[in-house]
Amino acid sequence: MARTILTRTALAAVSVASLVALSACASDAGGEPAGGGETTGADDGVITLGFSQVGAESGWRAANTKSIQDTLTEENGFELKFSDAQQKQENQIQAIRSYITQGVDVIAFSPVVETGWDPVLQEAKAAGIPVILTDRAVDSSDETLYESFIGSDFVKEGEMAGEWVAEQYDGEGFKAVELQGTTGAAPAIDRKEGFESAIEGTDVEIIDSQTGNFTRAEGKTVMEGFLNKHDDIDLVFAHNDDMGLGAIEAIEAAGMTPGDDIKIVTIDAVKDGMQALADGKINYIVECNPLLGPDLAEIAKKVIAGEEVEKRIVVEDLAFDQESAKEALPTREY
Ligand code: GYE
Repeated sequence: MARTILTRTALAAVSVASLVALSACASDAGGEPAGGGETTGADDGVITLGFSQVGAESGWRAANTKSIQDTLTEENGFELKFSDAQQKQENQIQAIRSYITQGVDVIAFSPVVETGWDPVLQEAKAAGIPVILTDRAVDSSDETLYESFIGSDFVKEGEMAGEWVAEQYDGEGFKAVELQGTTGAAPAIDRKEGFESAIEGTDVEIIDSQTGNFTRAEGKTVMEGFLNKHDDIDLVFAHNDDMGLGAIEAIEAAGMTPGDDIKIVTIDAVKDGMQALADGKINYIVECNPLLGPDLAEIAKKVIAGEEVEKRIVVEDLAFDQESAKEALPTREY
């Protein structure tokens, strides 16, 4: 996949009215036609945006959904149509087709997996509806099928995690297990690649690796399997906090101390993960900022106004150890 990178900070200044109960403007993909009957064009000043979300698999996803629903409000000039694909590509394709039929002004989605999007994106293009990707990338050779991709650099996140592991543990012959994200998803592919490249040349060895589908429950089950199979695990690299939190449960149930007997490194830095880091159960977390609503709103407005937009907007991420997690927690937004 081509990666043209233009960087800027994640949070553009979009003021968010505090307590709007948004679900009111969010409806299912199969719901009423856009604008209650009026279809295309934002000539009424309101941008109808159909958003197909991956699912509700993690704390990260909950924060991402909230950011989108809190930003794409009536006050902010949007009518948001929101649907949850329950981690299934066919549901996302169906939602996108429904948005095309409804004649929304813009379609945005976070693709559950990287491949297989060209046909439906071609349908959107033929209907003259611009598409914006948020969070996850598609693997397509035709970059004209979408306007912009807003999200983190997942390879870099994996590298940051691997660099910390290399700095801390190289020379100790560490045996690591990996809890991968959803098979075929951009963050799973890229975080694996980044982590592996960062530990290359060290004596940290990945002895087992399996998907936990980005959920706490599957992270726990997969970790239980690893613990039954191997008695020499020193470290867990989990592609997100939730799977790391599931691994903590499995490690404790096996009578060991997470963060001590078995070190844990994760990605996301959502509140539950940060709390586990502050408590010493996780050892290091690389952040992945889920607050993509403001950037999505800004890019959608520009696209509708016919302005040129950046093809790739990279969200900047930090990383936390126990001390910085304790400092960050009280003011953490997600
Ligand atoms: O890291 C994970 C979520 O696509 C970046 O998806 C996102 C990932 C995030 O389920 O927690």
